[in-house]
Amino acid sequence: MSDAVAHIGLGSNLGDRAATLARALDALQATPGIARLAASRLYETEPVGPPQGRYLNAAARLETRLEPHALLARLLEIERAAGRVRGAERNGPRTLDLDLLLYGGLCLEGPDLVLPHPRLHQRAFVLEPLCELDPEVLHPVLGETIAVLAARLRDPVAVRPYDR
Ligand code: PH2
Ligand code: MG
Ligand code: MG
Repeated sequence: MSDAVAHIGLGSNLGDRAATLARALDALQATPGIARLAASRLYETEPVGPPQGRYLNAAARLETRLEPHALLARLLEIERAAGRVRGAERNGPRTLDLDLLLYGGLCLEGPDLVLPHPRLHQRAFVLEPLCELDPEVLHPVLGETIAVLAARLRDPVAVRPYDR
C-alpha cells in the first residue's frame, strides 16, 4: 500500500513551549515509517477552555506507512516523553498535545480515535496553521476546504504568528 498523508495538530502551554514543539517535530521526523514531514510556523493562541496560559500551536503534514492507531500510539509516546501528565481537567494546561487531525480522507469513529478530529472545524488554533500548510485539503465529513473553514473562524487577535 502506498503511504497515507496525515495531518497533526501540535500544542503546548507549559514549560519552554517552542523547544517542546521543536523536539516533538524532531521526534516525528525520526520515526520509522514517517517521511516527508512539513511543519507550519508557530502561532501564539488564546487558550480555549478553562483559564490557563497562552498556547503555542502548529500543524504538521507527513507521509506514513503507519496505520492510524499505530500513528496515534507514536503521538502518545512523544507526548509522554515530553513530560505530559494527563490531569483530570478537561482542556487543561499541557506540556505537549499531539492530535491526529486527518488521515487522508479516512472517516473513523472508534473508542480511542475519531477521524477527522471531531473539533477540527471548531478551532481557529487548529485551522489557521493547517490552512498555512494545506488550504485546499477537503474536510472528509463536511466536504469543505480547510481554507473555507479557517476563514469562517479567523481571529487574528486570538491566533497570531509567533516570532521569537
Ligand atoms: N488545546 C486544548 C484546549 N485549549 N487552546 C489553545 N489555544 N490551543 C490548544 O492547543 C488547546 C486549547 C486541548 O487540547
Ligand atoms: Mg488537543
Ligand atoms: Mg490531544
